[in-house]
Amino acid sequence: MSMPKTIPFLPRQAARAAPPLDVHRLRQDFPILLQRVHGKPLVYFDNAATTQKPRAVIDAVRHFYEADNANVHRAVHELSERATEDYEAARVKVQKFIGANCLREIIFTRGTTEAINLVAQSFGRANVRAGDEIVVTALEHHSNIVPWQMLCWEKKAHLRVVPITDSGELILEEYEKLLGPRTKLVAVAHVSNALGTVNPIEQIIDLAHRHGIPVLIDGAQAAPHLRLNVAALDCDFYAFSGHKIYGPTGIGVLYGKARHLELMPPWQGGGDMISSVSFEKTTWNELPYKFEAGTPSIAAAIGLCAALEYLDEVGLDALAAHEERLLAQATARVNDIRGVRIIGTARRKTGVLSFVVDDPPLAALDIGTRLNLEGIAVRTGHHCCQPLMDRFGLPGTVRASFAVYNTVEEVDVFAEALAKIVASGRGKPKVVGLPTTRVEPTYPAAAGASPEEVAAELVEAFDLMDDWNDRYQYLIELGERLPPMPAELKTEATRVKGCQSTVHMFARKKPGTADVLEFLADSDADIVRGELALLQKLFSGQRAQQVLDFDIHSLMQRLGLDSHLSLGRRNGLAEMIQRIRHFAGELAGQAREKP
Ligand code: 7TS
Repeated sequence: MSMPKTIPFLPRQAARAAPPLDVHRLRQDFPILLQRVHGKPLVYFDNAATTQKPRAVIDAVRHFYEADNANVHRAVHELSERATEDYEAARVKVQKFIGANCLREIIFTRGTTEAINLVAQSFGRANVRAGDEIVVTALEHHSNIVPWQMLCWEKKAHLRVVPITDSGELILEEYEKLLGPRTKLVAVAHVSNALGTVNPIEQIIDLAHRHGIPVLIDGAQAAPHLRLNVAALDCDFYAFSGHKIYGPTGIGVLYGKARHLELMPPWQGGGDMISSVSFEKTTWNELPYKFEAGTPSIAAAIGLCAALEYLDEVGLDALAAHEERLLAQATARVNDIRGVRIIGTARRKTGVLSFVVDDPPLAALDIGTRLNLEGIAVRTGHHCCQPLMDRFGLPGTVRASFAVYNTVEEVDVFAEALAKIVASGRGKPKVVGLPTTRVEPTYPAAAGASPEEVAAELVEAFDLMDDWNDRYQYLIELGERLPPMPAELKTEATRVKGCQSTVHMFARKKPGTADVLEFLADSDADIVRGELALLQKLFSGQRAQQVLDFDIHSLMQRLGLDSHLSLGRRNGLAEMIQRIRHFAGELAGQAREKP
């Protein structure tokens, strides 16, 4: 399949002028990077999900707990004074880092998600009425969709969506058309987490302000890569997460213009956010404390402060220039692999390379699983952007996302591993995969006298293999022998929810028997087909009661599948098992009623 190739994105002037970064020295600051995964040096390319932490951050958090831990804003004692001072110093650091006009505009939250929910619940509930509109875009993370949806449902307001081009850029003419007297807020990502597109937020803000509409920027993916100045941007709200910018989890920032925050009602009630409380009347604390109910994430705020100081030392221009090189190199290398299609080819991008493999058709989950065996961490799936994936007609992508500590050599290792995976897929004819053409279903006969007997064989086969590479391969080969499932059986009813890939299972009572279960199954991911084949070997053709009596969880433990599958896949597998057991339960019940 021939696909349009990527348009190279444009390098930025500031970044080009920066002196080069000594990334090999800088990596020494990140203890976690020095490990091996599956025997290979870790290549951590899941930075859009969360970044690793430099020793400076880890030390700051540890020092706080070892030396200064106390609650803030409450007591006169020494430790509380120190904790309060450090917590407030973190606010000062954030203010400077993002160029806010004053400290009252910096609210600590748990992260981007909480920051957006705060604005939706406080600003939104106070300002949005029935028939009003909130404008979001087609490339938003669920965090910048669902809080607005919830608000719209409550207020009978409407969500309007700015469409994007095939390259993943917002269509500004369409955006402009959506703005009007009903629009109460525009909420847009600065950088797309799934595509890497840098949106022209200056223009977006300017156009909205011409209509007097405030703008919230979801900066979760921008803050780690771009120099920010919220005052110059003139955005009304800006949200980001500490953990994506080398800081701890559990801390994030909501910047809001003081004039909005002053008028907004508190969102959560509790300690610290009040000025006085009586049963008759409660008054609110001043900004920013009005929005910080309860004990905040003190240690995490201190860790975030250390992270921002660390970035100052690295130099944001040097960081940007380095990351630009990484993305350019990754884009070029991945583009050179035949059959791979980059998703998101905007002119301005940062941090993220998303792609799918069309030829041979490989599921994102399989690619991620195989890269993991090479020590390479990427994210696969919809990246919490289901509407965006729907826009591209994809269930998901593979996403490599970069940080300051990644190297060009790592990009090469990744590209070579990917090329090998694609080439090995090309060597083999795809057996079934979704979707399927019309075939006569052949339900497999029992693979042994009982599930226990089959399990013993499986254990023996697994024990003969030395490492997980071989075991995965064994599973994948089992999957290749999965009997085809007819397309007409692949319906919504047979779809197994809770899996990262598309999975269908159809179970029935074996004709001519009272209580023998048999089933067909299929998935677009090889590894999942392997899991399905394993379940089919165990259970298809067995009596319902034997299926129910079999201790599948012990077998999964014995095979090591419970610890070697990712949590997402374990959940998927649990759903499949649940399906089979549910059907076996029904069948056994019927058999008991009609002996
Ligand atoms: N907005 C964007 C653009 C994001 O990328 C994310 C997290 C969030 C909001 C939510 O941030 P949180 O810190 O509150 O969870 N994005 C991702 C991701 O791409 N992979 O894992 C999390």
